[in-house]
Amino acid sequence: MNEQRTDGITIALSKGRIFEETMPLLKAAGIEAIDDPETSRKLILDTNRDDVKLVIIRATDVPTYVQYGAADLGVTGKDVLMEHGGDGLYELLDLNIARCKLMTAGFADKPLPEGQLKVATKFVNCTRRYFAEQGKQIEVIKLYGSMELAPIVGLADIIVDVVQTGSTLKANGLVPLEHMADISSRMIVNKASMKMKHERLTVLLDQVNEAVEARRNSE
Ligand code: PRT
Ligand code: MG
Repeated sequence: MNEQRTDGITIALSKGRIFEETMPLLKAAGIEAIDDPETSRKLILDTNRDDVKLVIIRATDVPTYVQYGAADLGVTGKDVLMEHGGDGLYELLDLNIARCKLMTAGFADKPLPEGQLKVATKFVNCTRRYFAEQGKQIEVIKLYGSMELAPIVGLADIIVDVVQTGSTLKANGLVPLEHMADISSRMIVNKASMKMKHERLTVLLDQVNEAVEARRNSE
C-alpha cells in the first residue's frame, strides 16, 4: 500500500457536471484542485492540500473505486448508486447537485404493446426492480448510451434514462412518461476508511455539509 493511500484522503469523481458542481463545495472544506480535468490529461489531480488527492474517473466507476478502498470518498449520482448497490460503502451526504429525474420515456401518441414491453436502458437493475414492483413483464435491452435512439429505430418500446430539461427527449420526438426517482449526487465513503480515518473524514464531511446547507438556504 502506498503512502498516499494509507495517510491521505483520496476523493473519486467524474469530470463534467459533477466536478464543476462539487468543487465549490469542497472549497468550503479548504480543498481546491490545482489542475483542471478538462484540460489536463492527469487522472490523479493534486489539490492545495498535501493530504488530499482527486481521482478523475468515469461516473459509473466511482462506486467501484470507493467500494474497494481505492478511494476513501466519492461523489456519484444516486442513479449510479442505485444501479451499483451499496456494498462496501456508506452514502453519507446528499450534495443536492447534478439534479435530474430517472424517468421512462417514449412516444406521446403511440399506444404501448399489450404483451411484453421492450425497455432500452443502461440502468438495467433499476429498470428490472421498478417493473417487477409493478408486476409488469419486460425485456430489458442493455445500452451504453444514446438511449433516445432505441424507440426511433424500433429497438425498444420505451427507454429508462435520466432527464434534466427534457430537451434531448424532445429533440428526438420523445416525451417523459413515468417518474421513477428524483436524482442528485451523493458523497459516498469506503466503510474501512470511515473507521481508520474517522476523525479527518468527519471534519471534511461536516464542512462540506455546511456548504450544502448554506446553498440550500440561499436557494
Ligand atoms: O457521460 P458519460 O457516459 O461519461 O457518463 P455519465 O453520463 O454517467 O456521466 P455524466 O457526467 O454525464 O453524468 C453524471 C451524473 O449527472 C449522472 O449519473 C446523473 O446523476 C447526473 N445528471 C444530472 C445527468 C443529467 N443531469 C443529464 N441531463 N446525467 C445525464 N444527463 C443526460 C441526459 O440523459 C441527456 O442525455 O444529459 C442529456 C441532457 O439532458 P436533458 O434532459 O437536459 O436534455
Ligand atoms: Mg453523460
